[in-house]
Amino acid sequence: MKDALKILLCCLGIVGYGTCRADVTASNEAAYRATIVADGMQHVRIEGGAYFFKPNRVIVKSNVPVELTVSVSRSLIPHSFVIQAPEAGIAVDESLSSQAKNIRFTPTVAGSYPFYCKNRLLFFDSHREKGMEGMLVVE
Ligand SMILES: [Cu+2]
Repeated sequence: MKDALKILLCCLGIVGYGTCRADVTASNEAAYRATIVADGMQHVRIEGGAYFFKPNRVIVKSNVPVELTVSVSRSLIPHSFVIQAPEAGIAVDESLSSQAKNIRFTPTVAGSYPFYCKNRLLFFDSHREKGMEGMLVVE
């Protein structure tokens, strides 16, 4: 009887933990899971602006080509898109405009790799520090 109670409490604990995590994820992240379409690529559209990328969590499969279509809202402030993960076959450093840019790579190693805008005006915080960043999750 005592053991059954222990197991029950354990289960409740796990359920509680899982629920909490889900809440945290939902509150400030816009996640997007890429699907593989007829051309065999994973297409993801990312829009940026001052100072965000949306979605800011992109989930893709490893060893399948990815095409990101990235643009920023029309603005005088220049933005960029950077992912530095050569160990996973990803090395991106592109300037952005309101004209969508296609960025292709094939991630080879599972992991979480940050993407961000590297721009900064003079001594102000970088755009990344202001929130222009996200996470590419390779599964
Ligand atoms: Cu920027």
